[in-house]
Amino acid sequence: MPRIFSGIQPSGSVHLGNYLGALRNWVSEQHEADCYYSIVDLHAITAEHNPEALRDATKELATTLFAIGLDPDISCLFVQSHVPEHAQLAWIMESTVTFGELSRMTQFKDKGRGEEKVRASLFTYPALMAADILLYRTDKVPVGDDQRQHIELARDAAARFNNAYGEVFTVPESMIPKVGARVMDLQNPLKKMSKSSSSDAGLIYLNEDPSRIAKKIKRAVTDTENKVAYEPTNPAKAGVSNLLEIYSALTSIPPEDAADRFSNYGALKSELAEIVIEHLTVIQSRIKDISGDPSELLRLLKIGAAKARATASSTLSDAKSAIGFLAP
Ligand code: AQP
Repeated sequence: MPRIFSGIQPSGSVHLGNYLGALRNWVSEQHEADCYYSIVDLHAITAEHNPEALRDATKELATTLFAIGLDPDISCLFVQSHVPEHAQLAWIMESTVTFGELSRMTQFKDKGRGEEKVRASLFTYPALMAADILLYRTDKVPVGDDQRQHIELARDAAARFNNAYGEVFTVPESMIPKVGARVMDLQNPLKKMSKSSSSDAGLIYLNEDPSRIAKKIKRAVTDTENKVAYEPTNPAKAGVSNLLEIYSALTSIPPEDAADRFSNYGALKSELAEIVIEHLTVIQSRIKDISGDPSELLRLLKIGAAKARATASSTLSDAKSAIGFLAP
């Protein structure tokens, strides 16, 4: 069975972009592969954060991940800080990738832009992400399109390390969906939907009230042409193309065909709202059920961490030996 690893930051509530770009694949892959999924809290402290909110977001995220269908009997879900091997291999990865490579990461440029105090970890986190992936000798990494560059870096790091010190790591491949790989903000369709967005008007959360979802979709920015067309490379049609892409991701109807079904934006928006709400209502009811038993949630995360550590510690030990560290 191929090995899969992916992670998500507990930096806010899960939105439709996270779900369509990555999390849906996490669930569908569980029957096809040996899956390790992580709530990457080490990544969540690369930007200003509130400790209590981080703890709450970690539990909320675990709840959501089980609610969308992760099965603890077949997938390993764990909190990254419960597996100290991640931070240890990250140092080795920082000593494998270069300053130039990290400087070219567009996410660092985007997230650091305009910030007065940028944490050093925001610059080095792609090295931590490489460690996250390589620790599990991962074959495939299901992610959204925004993570493409980071996976490339992880691939380069694995190959470089193996060349220099011997075959320790598997060179991973990204797994990016054909539709829904980059869901855009409903208010600014030139920007990706993001948890850390300054306003939540352009985001749809998985646990959002149906009436708010309908309102947000109704108010989604489009253009004045009122011609439903899928033109993803045309900035003027970015809003309507984004709505069609969400529609397509949830119905499996290609976005070009979906466009032919609607004569105006109002009709597209009201049907899309219905589809999104129908889909999320099922998840929301599972979130309610799981929230009723917080001790069970912690128990499952503990089991996940123990399983993850067993795999991670073996890879770390091979990497330490290959790089020349004296065994204790
Ligand atoms: N807009 C998006 N469309 C498709 N996929 C997306 N992902 C994120 N945004 C979109 C994918 O979701 C997974 C988890 O992402 P993350 O939380 O670890 O980090 P991120 O990519 O930085 O996501 P956000 O929502 O933008 O969070 P913040 O604001 O905290 O940085 C990843 O696979 C990602 O590709």
